[in-house]
Amino acid sequence: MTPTFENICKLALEVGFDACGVAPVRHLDEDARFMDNWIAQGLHGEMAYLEHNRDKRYNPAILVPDAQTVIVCLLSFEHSGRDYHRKVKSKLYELEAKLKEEFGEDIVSATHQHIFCDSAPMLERRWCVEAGLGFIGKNHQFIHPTLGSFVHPGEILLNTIVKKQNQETKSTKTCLNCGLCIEACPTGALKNPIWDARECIAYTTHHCLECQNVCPYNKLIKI
Ligand code: B12
Ligand code: SF4
Ligand code: SF4
Repeated sequence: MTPTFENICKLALEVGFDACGVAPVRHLDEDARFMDNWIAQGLHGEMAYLEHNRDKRYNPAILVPDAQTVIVCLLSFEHSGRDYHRKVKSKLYELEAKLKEEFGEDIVSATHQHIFCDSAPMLERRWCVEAGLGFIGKNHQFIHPTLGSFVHPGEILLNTIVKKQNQETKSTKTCLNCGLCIEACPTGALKNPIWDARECIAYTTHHCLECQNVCPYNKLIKI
């Protein structure tokens, strides 16, 4: 039996995720052009790992042969805590077990790792958007309309097509273009439209959330 979006989402919320969406696997042409250009300009600094496995990063069907659907689940910072990789992944494994039980073992790859959180060449922010969960802001973060950007996405690649039915395929909310994030950035790293890793404090010291703290979507302001 093939699961519907509703089946998957119900199980994802049951295991404790804050939101869930699905998207058909495809090659991300626009993002591939954007990222190739970003890397060609050296804006990724010394993150050499971003230069590798770009074919896989742009197309999950190369990462996991036979993958047809990306399930994207979101866990808020509040629910994931500091050890978010472990927390998100353990919930994904729980979800996978439930999916296998209801829809059969062959719903996922038996040979390839297919559960990820910050652990694979996947354009996770883009897959959040593809799954209809929100949008990418001027601060380059993925933003969910009600959860904001303080969320960690995790994915399961399925070997089956999922019918979307009542799922929103595109977020109705978008970036407000208020520019507060750009004003708040202490270094000018958010030079629109291209973000320069070499100037970003989160890249150099791993401690900066200024461009997210000021975003109205993170301030419980009714938008
Ligand atoms: C490398 C990396 C970093 C690096 C570089 C950040 C970066 N922006 O690339 C560093 C160490 C700095 C970093 C820091 C942080 N990161 Co980080 N990081 C990643 C990682 C492993 C890869 C990101 C990547 O591919 N970068 C390459 C660039 C090109 O891709 P991108 O930023 O995703 O941009 C895409 C879109 O924005 C879009 N795009 C943007 N502009 C445009 C313009 C056009 C025209 C088009 C077509 C597309 C487009 O295209 C890009 C490619 O799809 C991902 C996990 C993953 N596998 O995706 C996590 C991830 C992106 N990070 C995450 C988090 C939480 C953070 C931090 C908040 C951590 C923290 N607590 O401090 C900070 C935020 C800093 C910041 N300003 O981004 C989350 C994202 C959460 C969210 N709501 O967006 C992810 C998904 C990890 C996770 N599963 O939780 N990170
Ligand atoms: S994380 Fe800090 S330094 Fe990096 S873009 Fe955001 S505000 Fe600027
Ligand atoms: S602060 Fe404003 S411009 Fe920046 S991401 Fe949020 S809504 Fe968009």
